[in-house]
Amino acid sequence: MRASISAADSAFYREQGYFIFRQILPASLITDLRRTATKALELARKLNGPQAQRLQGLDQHAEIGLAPLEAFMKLPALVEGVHALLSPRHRIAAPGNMSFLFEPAEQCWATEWHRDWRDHLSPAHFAEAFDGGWEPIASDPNLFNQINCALYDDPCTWFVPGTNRRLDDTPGEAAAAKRAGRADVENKDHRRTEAEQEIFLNNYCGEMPGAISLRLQAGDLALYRSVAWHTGSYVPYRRRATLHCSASTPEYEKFWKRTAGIVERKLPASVGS
Ligand SMILES: O=C(O)CCC(=O)C(=O)O
Repeated sequence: MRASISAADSAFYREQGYFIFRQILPASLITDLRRTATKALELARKLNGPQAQRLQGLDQHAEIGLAPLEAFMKLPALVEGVHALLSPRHRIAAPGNMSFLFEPAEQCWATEWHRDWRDHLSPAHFAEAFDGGWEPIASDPNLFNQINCALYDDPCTWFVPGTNRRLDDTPGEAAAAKRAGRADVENKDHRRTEAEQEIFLNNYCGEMPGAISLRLQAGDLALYRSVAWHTGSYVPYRRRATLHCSASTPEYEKFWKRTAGIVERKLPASVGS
């Protein structure tokens, strides 16, 4: 369990928009969370089919066993690490705002490159949610600090460091993001074989200028700005159970409450838990 945060680490997060806490979970908590995640995966596939990416709102599913999630929220190394990296006002979201992210059962697929919120709202809903303007709200350090904590080795998340500070896009980024649409990343018409699709997705992710894969090992935790460019790419042959939540603040809770109607109407389930 390691989380000693320096001023340089905080500066790195501010500049690059991500930080990886290596081996933050003790082995016993990995074991307990894996047990919960296995039950959550079964339930996710029962509810949403074999390609289910997640189970969210974990407090609604007490049968999976929520005690390890409570232990995660209160893990001293994590609480202290988040306080040191962000501020003492940031806290780990409660199980109601946690999800597990899983591998698909049948086919590889990816989400499209996106910046959370901006790329999921119609212009009218966007204007309602970002009534103070995209840049001032998206750059607020109290908002949009997302967590992925890997229970198995997880190279699925791709991220473009520094795009948390530059909230407009370069022509190269815009072109790379447009290189594939939803039907392409999900191989909806089965135009490509599984192996072809996997190569297609590796290229789609890797060709975004500046993109890196946030390679997590079991027990590592990535904190990242979800308003920066990111995506996830998944294959059925690599097990994934990654706890997904946020480092929240009273301001972030207020933002969610203010935008709740918009979220229900417009955001896909994949966003913002
Ligand atoms: O799977 C991931 O790590 C990223 C997920 C994501 O960005 C999304 O679902 O919108």
